[in-house]
Amino acid sequence: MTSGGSGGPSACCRAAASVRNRAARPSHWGVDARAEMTKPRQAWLLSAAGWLLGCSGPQSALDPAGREAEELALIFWWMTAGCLVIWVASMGLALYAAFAARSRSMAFAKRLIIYGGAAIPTIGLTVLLAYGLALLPEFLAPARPGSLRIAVTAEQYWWRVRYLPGSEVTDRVARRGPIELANEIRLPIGQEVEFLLDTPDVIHAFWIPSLAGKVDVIPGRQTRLRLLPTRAGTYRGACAEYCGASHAWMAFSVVVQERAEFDAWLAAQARPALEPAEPAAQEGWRVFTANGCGACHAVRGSSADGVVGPDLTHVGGRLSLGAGLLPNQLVDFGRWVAETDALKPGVHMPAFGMLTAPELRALATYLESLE
Ligand code: HEC
Ligand SMILES: [Cu+2]
Repeated sequence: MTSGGSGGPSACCRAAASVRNRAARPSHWGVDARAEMTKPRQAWLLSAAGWLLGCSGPQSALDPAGREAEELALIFWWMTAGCLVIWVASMGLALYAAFAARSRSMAFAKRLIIYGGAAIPTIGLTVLLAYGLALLPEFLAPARPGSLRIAVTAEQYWWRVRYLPGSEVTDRVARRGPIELANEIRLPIGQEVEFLLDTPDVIHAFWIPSLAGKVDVIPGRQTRLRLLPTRAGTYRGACAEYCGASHAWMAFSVVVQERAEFDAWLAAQARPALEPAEPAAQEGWRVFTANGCGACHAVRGSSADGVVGPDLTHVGGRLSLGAGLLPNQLVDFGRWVAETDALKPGVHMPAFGMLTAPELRALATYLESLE
C-alpha cells in the first residue's frame, strides 16, 4: 500500500511481527514461558490470532463497514464453517478406513458412497448456491429514487468521479451539473448510494472491499453498484481487473463521514477555485498556462477547461496524487509534474522535465493552493 490508506504495514502484519518478536525472546522458550502465560497474554494471543484471521484494515472484505460487505462476509464465514465440517468428516473417514479393525460389508460401502459422496455434497452445494444467488437481486436492484448517485469513470489509470444532481444530498449544494473530482469519493454515513460505472478505454473493475462486492467496468456499457456505508472511516478502493502498465497504481480513497461534515465537503467541492492570491501561486498559474496544462485539466473558475485528465479545481485538498501514488504535498506535486512517466509507467500525461526548479516550485505552490 502506498499513500492514501493507512501508511505503514497493515494491522495483520503488525500483529504477525509482534508475535515473532515475542517468540524470539529467549525467556519465552521452555517450561517457564508456558507457566508465564497469564490470562492477559492468552487474551492478547487470541486477539492477535483474530487479527491474523480477520485481517482488519482499510481494505478488507472481512472487516466490513457497509451493509453489502457485511452480507458478503457472512457468506464467507458460512462457507468457511461448512468447509471445516466437511474437512473434519473426510479426515475422520480416512482415519477410519486406515485404522478400522474389521472390514465392513459391501452394502455399507455403497451407502457411504451414495450419501457421503453424492447426496450430502449435492445438498450442501445447492444450499450454498441458493444462499449466494438469493442475495444477488437485492445487490443489483436500483437504489431508491432520490438516493445519492455518483458516476465513476475508470480511466487509464485513474478514476473520474462525478456527483450527479437530482438527489436530496446533492441538490442542497448544486442544482446545475455534476460536481467533478478524481480518485476520491466521500459518502455520508447511513445513506444509500448508487454508483454508475463506465469507461472509455479497457475493462477495469471497481472494488471497495470494506463496503461492497466487486463490479466490472466495461467499455460501451454502464454497470451499477449500490451500497450503504455503516461505519465512518477512510477506506481504500482499487482497480481489480488488469488494465495496463499502471493498473497497480489505480487506487482511490473512500471517506465515510457524518452527514454535516459531508455536506460541508460537497459544498466546498462545488465551488470554483479561488484566484491565486500569493505571488508564488500567481507565478505557478503563469507556468500552468504557459505549458498548456489547461488543455488536459480543468480548474473551474479559470480559463483551464481540459477534460483529458483529472479536474484540478480542488486538487490541493485531496488525500493523494496520481490515484494513490504519492502523498498530497508540495514536493510531490513537483515530482509528479517533472517525472510523471518514471513514477507511473504508461501514464497519459507527458512529463515536464524541462521545467526549472523555481518553475516547478511555483507550479506546486499554485496546485497545493487549490483546496
Ligand atoms: C496530455 C494531457 C495532459 C497534460 C498536457 C497535462 N496533464 Fe496532468 N494529468 C493528465 C492525466 C491523464 C492525469 C492522470 C494520470 C494518472 O493518474 O494516471 C494527470 C494527472 C495530473 C495530476 C494529478 C491529479 C490527481 O488528482 O491525482 C496533476 C497534479 C497534474 N496532472 C498536473 C499537471 C500539470 C501541472 C500539467 C502542466 C505542466 C499537466 N498536468 C499537464 C493529463 C495531462
Ligand atoms: Cu486496472
